[in-house]
Amino acid sequence: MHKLGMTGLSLTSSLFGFIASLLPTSGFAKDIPDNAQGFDHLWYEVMVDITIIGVIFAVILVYFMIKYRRRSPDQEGSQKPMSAVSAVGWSVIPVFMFLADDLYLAASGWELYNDYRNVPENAFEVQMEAAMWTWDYTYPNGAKTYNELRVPAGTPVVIRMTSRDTLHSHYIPDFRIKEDSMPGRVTYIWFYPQEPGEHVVTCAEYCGLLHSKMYGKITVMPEDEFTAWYKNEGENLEQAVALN
Ligand SMILES: [Cu+2]
Repeated sequence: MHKLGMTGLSLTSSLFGFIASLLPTSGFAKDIPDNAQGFDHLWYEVMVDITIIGVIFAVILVYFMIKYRRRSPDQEGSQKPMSAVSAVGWSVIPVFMFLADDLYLAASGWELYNDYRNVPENAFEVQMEAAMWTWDYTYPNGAKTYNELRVPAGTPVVIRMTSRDTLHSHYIPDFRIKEDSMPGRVTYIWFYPQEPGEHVVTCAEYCGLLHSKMYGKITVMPEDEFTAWYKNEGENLEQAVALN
């Protein structure tokens, strides 16, 4: 009797979890995927699923605890025999229903990971060299900035990264992305800044004494402001070269 109760419970809750996972709508139809939104969405989906499953488990558990409680100190339980077919059915079916939800979430995660690894074609490319304890950015026109990456709003940005000394990890919490940088290898991350604003960049790989001071910012500028700044930096560089 007890076994029947518990397996019936997993059947119901996994069904609910799976249905719940289908409910929130997905917003990946755009040309350039918004990964930050995608990761938030997946997180929300997982939270909804485990909450529904958890609440159903708790409610039915309490119900059975009351319904099948011992009514006198010397009461003995009884067990109804179960056929092999129903025992296997009550075990295997709920497992697959849970798996369906897990696989659905895993597939969503996989889809997001593909977006996270596939750089959009029109991305603005910046080189970054990390070092104890700084982020050094180099732009296509040769301009350099330190601990501040300036980018135009409305254009996807890809950062090609390496390191002068040890492992660092370029983490931009607002864009939900993080990637290691290391000597001798070029790694990359891309993100899609859509509105002007500032976002923290911080090192997410312990890299020595001043690791916690290794932070900077991404400054997302209105496109015309960025273009003016970028052009100006380029011209200053050309003048410097001409003077030498
Ligand atoms: Cu670091």
